[in-house]
Amino acid sequence: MPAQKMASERRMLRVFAGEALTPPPIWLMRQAGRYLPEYRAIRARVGDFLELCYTPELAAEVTLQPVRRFDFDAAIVFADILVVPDALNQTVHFVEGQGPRLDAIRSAAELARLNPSATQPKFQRVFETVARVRQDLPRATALIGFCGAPWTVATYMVGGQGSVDQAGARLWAYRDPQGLQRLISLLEDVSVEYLSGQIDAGADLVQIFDSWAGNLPDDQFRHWVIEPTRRLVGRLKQRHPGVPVIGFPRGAGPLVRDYARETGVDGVSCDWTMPLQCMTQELPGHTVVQGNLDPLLLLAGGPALACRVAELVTHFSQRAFIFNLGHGIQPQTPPENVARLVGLVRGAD
Ligand code: 1CP
Repeated sequence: MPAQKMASERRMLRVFAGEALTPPPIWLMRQAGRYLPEYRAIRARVGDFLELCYTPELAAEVTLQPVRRFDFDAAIVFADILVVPDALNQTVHFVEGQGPRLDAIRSAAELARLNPSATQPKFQRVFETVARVRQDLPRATALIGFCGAPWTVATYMVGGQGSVDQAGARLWAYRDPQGLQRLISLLEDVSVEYLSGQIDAGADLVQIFDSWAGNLPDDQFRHWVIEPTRRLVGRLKQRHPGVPVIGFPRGAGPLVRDYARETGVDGVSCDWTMPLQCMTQELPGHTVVQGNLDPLLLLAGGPALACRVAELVTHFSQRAFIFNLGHGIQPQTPPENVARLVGLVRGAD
């Protein structure tokens, strides 16, 4: 089918042609996951979280679950940003209740443990999930591929786990910027292949999650967030010129302006601390805005939810806008609140 026909069928893609849609398309970061009983049922059947990511039949099923329940405008392939270090042969485990644990890489010499030519078998499984999901998705629903941004993935690879300050990667950046650049360049290379493979398998657009972009001084932000993202997006655009790219530089604050102008992304996903005024005024007119409901407000529900949803929808009514959360959905969120949110955004409440 010609790309334009497809774009008109999928509301999610129409905003990337500059259309301000009423109601706006809606999907939620981490829309598949633990807040859904049907996800927990499948999760209980597989021992290891990564095994779920690498079993296309099950990964496709959990990708489709939230779309069936809430009729979102987009599905996001079920995988994780840490599939990339795992595919590179770094040891990655998910410890129940604690999060990921990696065999930390602490110096440039230890980069020898990574094997960029080993990624294909694991990447292929994610590509197969994408292909399966595309087959079963309603035609009007877009499919999003994703990866972590080089900086955010590096913070886990170097720190060995999630952290509040990303001290491992930040210290390495100051002590041995050239060494860290080797890791970042390697991640750029594999991420181009990873996203490109997801697009070839049927993803309509991709999102780059830079969840830890916000913890850097401005010079470091430029070096480790803007520059790697610009190179990654540029290389991807060479291969897939018409495929939209959304960036999520969480916590970027006022630096979001430079991020939007310099990285080449088509859309910017904003976290909930970003003032609405800043989202409209600081982001260029051609940049699609995505966001930015506080995930805790979705968890809380009540009248405050309706009020803020109305405010967001009104504020962005003249703009190419995608309704989303400012970060991933919280596992304790009642699914009824999600159904209500979709109703509110679509004007049925
Ligand atoms: O056992 C489980 O069910 C584990 C929970 C879980 C899930 C459902 C993890 C562990 N990852 C995921 C899936 C996932 N992760 C998706 C696809 C599902 C969807 O969106 O519908 C996506 C897009 C991600 C992205 C991801 N993983 C990010 C970027 C977005 C963000 O939330 O900031 C990050 C930082 C991760 C790492 C990760 N994976 C899982 C956890 C608990 C974490 C955070 C670790 C930490 O910092 O402590």
